[in-house]
Amino acid sequence: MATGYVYHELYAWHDTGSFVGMLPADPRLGLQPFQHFENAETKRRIHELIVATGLIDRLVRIGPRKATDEEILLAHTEDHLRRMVEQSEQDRGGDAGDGGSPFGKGGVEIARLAAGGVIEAVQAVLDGTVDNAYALVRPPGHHALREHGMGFCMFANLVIAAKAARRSHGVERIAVVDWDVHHGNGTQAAFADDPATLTISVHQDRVFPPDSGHLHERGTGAGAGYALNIPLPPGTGNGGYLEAMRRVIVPALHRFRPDLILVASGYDANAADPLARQMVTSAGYRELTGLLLEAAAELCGGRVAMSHEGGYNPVYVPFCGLAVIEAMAGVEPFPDPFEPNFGGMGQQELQPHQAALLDRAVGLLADIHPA
Ligand code: 3YP
Ligand code: ZN
Repeated sequence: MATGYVYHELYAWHDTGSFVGMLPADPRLGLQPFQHFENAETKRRIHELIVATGLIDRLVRIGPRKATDEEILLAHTEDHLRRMVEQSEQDRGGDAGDGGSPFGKGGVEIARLAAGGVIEAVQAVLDGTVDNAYALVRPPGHHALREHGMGFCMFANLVIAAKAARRSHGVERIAVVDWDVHHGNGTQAAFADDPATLTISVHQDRVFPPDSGHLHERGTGAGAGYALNIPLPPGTGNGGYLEAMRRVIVPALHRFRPDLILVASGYDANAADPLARQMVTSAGYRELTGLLLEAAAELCGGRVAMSHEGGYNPVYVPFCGLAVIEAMAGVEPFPDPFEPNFGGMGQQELQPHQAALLDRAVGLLADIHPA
């Protein structure tokens, strides 16, 4: 078993600069300059933990490259790409589109490298160079829309890689599983009317984007039924997430029978994240990954590629990311020193109100028509 791994030092050089979490500093509003939530630390520390624990020696390193204009235009308008290129030339850089997604001078080149890193991870899986692959990239991508970026995302890395995979390898059916705590609205929008791409997003109910990711968002036109949303209540832990995987996501995958599974892997549902209120631990992420890989083994020869998204606690996210990549590589766990704390939190088990939401999501599976 071989697991591909994409990382590049330049990912940590994506410069979100002076910010106040997600807001620009403004003393008149009491907003003292600080850092952006999406700074380099969580990702750089995942990479360093992978090296420090020796996991790196069990992975096949895949070099990223910059996505071309043509590849970026698989998911975006010429206007969006032009704006990113032009703003990237400015001394102060620019913003992907919503005023909360800054990037520094030259930043479009790092965004190209992120999209290209995910492309290369997916290509390696399709070529059979590796069994599965993980792309630890910045900036993230799952909120980016065709005409503009948002929510810290410049380009829709995973959408670009999925479309590139269709083009290069004629991959027909692609399932996207997004377990970032926020709704994968960009990915959903890109494939809303496409019945050959099943997008599944499990997230905390209405965190970001506002009023997005409802159960009733099902895809449009020919794609009706092929977008699935699981908006979990705040306070959901390992029990609720694993039950969502067992009762909704895995059955959806079995009905759909994908040729390839892509994962938008954010870790902001972790028990100590500043941006959400869920309680997943590294053990939960490890088990979620195991269930997904098991489904992939049955359905698509184990072909899974993951693209890194959110996750903002710099001390805890690395253990969650490590657990996922270890599980992908079939490597014995490096113990997570935080597990006794976070794993022992009350209501880690599935709660009745969480089960009630899952019951409603199970009802949506009938609209996925077996291939
Ligand atoms: C974007 C602005 C407020 C919440 C934030 C979410 C970014 C993220 O991690 N998306 O997956
Ligand atoms: Zn997120």
